[in-house]
Amino acid sequence: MEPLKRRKFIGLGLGAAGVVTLGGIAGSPLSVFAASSSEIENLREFVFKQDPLPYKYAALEPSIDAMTMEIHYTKHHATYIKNVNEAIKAENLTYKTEAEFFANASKLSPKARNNAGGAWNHNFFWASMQPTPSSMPKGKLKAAIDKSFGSFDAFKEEFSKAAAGQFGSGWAWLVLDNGALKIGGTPNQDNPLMDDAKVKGKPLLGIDVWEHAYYLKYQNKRPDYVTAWWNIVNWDQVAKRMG
Ligand code: MN3
Repeated sequence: MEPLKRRKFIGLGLGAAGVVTLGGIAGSPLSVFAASSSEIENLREFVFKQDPLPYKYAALEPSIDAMTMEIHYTKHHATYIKNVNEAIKAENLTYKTEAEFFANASKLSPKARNNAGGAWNHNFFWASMQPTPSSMPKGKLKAAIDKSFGSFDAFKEEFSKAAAGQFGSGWAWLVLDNGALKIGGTPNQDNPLMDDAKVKGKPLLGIDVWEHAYYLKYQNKRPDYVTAWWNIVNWDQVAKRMG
């Protein structure tokens, strides 16, 4: 049986639930309960989605200016999403989740890898910030920071150093790894979920230190951007990620 093409596939008009055998998908027959064409489409391929921005472009001022936010979200991030989904289609990638995608990062083409990182990292970044600062890390998160770094100030200093010191474009991260918190930087759009990342673990917090994230307002002064960024970190979100 000839592999079903996407269009043809949707055009089958599967209605009520029933078992369908699909030949040639991901190289092996696959049986599914057909609920809707979009669910079937999801089995065929995973796509990255751009999360809605949880606040207005101007909401993070004065730490991050509205124009930087708008360009960052509508141009840079949107392009990573578009490009990774193009790569998924063109390269016939069959990973079904973000986690599976990044666990195989070392096998991906540069286009798939870099744009997948860009797609995921920015969703994570937007949700790491908020217009009104929550006071400070509390409870379990505060205890973990104190235990791993000595104090909140010592943690901030080490994280800021990683952010300022990341050579060229990249990110700095706080991750949970085997119960301990760690800080590290990654180049380009790499992230700690990638199988070959320089710092690995469950990402709790990340800062984008590409020039496009700060240049309009801060020009070459990346450390000033990092200092201002501390005022808009969403610590409740970081605590939620720790679980
Ligand atoms: Mn960016």
